[in-house]
Amino acid sequence: MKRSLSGIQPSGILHLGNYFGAMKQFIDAQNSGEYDGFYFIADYHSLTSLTDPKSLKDNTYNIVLDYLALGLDPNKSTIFLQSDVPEHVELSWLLSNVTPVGLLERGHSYKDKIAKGIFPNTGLLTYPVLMAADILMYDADVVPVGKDQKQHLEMTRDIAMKFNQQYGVELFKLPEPLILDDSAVVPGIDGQKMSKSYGNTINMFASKKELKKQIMSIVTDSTPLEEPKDPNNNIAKLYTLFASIEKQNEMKEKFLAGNYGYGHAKAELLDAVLEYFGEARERREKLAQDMDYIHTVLFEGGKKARAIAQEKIMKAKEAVGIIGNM
Ligand code: AQP
Repeated sequence: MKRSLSGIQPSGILHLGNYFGAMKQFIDAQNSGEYDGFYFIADYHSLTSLTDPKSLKDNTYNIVLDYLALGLDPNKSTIFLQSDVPEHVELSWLLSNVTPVGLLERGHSYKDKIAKGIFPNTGLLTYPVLMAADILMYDADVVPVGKDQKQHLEMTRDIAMKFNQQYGVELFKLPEPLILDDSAVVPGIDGQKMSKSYGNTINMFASKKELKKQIMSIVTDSTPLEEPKDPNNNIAKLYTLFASIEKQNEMKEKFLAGNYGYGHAKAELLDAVLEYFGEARERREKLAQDMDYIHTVLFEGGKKARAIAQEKIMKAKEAVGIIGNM
């Protein structure tokens, strides 16, 4: 069975981009029965941009609840915290010694984040090396991600090849990204990539009031109500994620005909979002009442992942000539 592996950073509250770009694929892969799925919460990664310990803790619990409410099943997939498997960090050190600094400096995500004013700490630069460790540790065949992670996946492959070549081993498998065309980049309320750190998100588990506020804030132009409008505007693009082709076409026709305002379309989008996530929102409320269960899921998932990681790190150490006594 092929192995699918991916993670999400608890750097904020999860949003439609994280769901359609990544999580929906985790759940579809799990339910297809074709993959052995490993899905983790990249808490160490989030330290590159998040400095508030309370937020990190809260976000971490929130993501586990989101994973479970949206349909990840701990009996079918391995769900764990990155930090519960410290071998990831150990492997990232071994990999960093075969990774050219220039490769990391060319990272689009690194450059974008710095351009947006995020402090350029070393962790932000070496983020892709830890990500390579996360993936290579488990011999993942596929990594379901959004398009923004494509370059990081290419870096993972480069790093794996370099390590295998330098030490004359076949230790690391080269993973393939799994990117869906339709949801490769979900736009945020400002039309840029929806991103936790850009403050432009729509959060599927926000309260109805907050969700309405987020959707009503989607940026549009000032075309008067009665005039025709661009049928591929931001609202229509987001609507495609939820509505049937017929409904999507209906909305497009209404935009082209005029006398259909952005406010009307936003109200339709809000209804569609609430309907789409209705069951998951209810499930999440119930799950949040049973934190012991959440801890058990993470404990069991961490134990399973760590057993695999311990074997792999021993082989990696052996390959580079580290004598392991412990
Ligand atoms: N807008 C998006 N469209 C499609 N996919 C997206 N992803 C994120 N935003 C979009 C995918 O979600 C997964 C988890 O991402 P992450 O949290 O590990 O890091 P990220 O890509 O950097 O996500 P954010 O929300 O933009 O977080 P911050 O702001 O903290 O960096 C990934 O598979 C990603 O592709």
